[in-house]
Amino acid sequence: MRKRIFIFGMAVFTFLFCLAGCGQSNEAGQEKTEITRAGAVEYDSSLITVGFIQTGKESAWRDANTADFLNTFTVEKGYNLIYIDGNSDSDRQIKAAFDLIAQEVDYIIIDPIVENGWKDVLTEASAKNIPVIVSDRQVNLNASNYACWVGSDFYQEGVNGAGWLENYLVSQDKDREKIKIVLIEGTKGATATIGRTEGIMERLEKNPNWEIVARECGNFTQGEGTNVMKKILEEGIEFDVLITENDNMMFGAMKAMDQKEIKYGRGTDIITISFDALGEALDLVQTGKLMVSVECNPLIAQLAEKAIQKLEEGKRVEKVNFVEEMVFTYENVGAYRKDRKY
Ligand code: GYE
Repeated sequence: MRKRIFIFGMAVFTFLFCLAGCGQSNEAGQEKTEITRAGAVEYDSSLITVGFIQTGKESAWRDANTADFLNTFTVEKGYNLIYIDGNSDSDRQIKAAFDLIAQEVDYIIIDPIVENGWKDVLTEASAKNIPVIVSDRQVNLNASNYACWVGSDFYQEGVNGAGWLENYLVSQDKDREKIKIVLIEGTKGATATIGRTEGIMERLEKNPNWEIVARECGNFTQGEGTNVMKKILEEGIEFDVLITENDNMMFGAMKAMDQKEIKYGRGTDIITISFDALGEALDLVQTGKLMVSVECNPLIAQLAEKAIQKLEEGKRVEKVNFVEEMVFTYENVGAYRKDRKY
């Protein structure tokens, strides 16, 4: 672990003061501006300094994921956590990663908004011997570019959600009927979107009577879920199944359907399937308005911490580390709702 003593106030003050054009007169009495760099950033050598670059605040799932990291990488547990909000801007994330490398942190954890654009900064981190852990979403690079990845099996989540639909249709004796599906996807290029959609499409191919009548991007946000569903309803698209790739987009779509007094969920003509399994979603599963919430467990900071501890001990870490997840339905949700942490 690198040894560094960090004097934050002075380093920032010095850097800003110099940038303000603090001048010094030269022999001829002429004002000249001298730009000098602050001293190398140094940290308390008794702590492991971890830079964590989050996607942003796009969903309640994300807030739970962020809280989990803030509650895991604490000073009491021996960490100096530098939390960076990516503000849903991938360029901002990459710039922040370069900054953390320049600050010579001990580890960097990234949650990439999208999979592209990470090669240069991960190459730089490797050159400076700073291990990078990829969390939740992935980068489309060979695994040799980072220490390990921790998160969910999004493909399996998609298969689980669409697999539930298969079984439900059989139970309703509708497995041979024409089934019209609306799919509201998450952020384009995000691993969760890619994986869930691939899993859903894998089951769609096995069910030729299923048809996707509308496929829109809701960017994992509630507002865009509402806007997308409003557009679908205004176009008069009729459907039997609504699949949203996270709960917040489902909440937004439900708001648009409520405004048109459209009934959905158990005992109606519209089947509702979502992903994340937020507490609020489990409440809707208990009422029947939401028929399935496929769990995407945000509490993955512990997997990242275990990896860092292993690296600190010079041990090998698994490249892929999946978190445990369930599928919540009307039949099983009651046993789990009260224990939900988010
Ligand atoms: O499903 C969504 C969040 O990457 C698994 O991102 C995460 C997804 C999650 O905005 O709510």
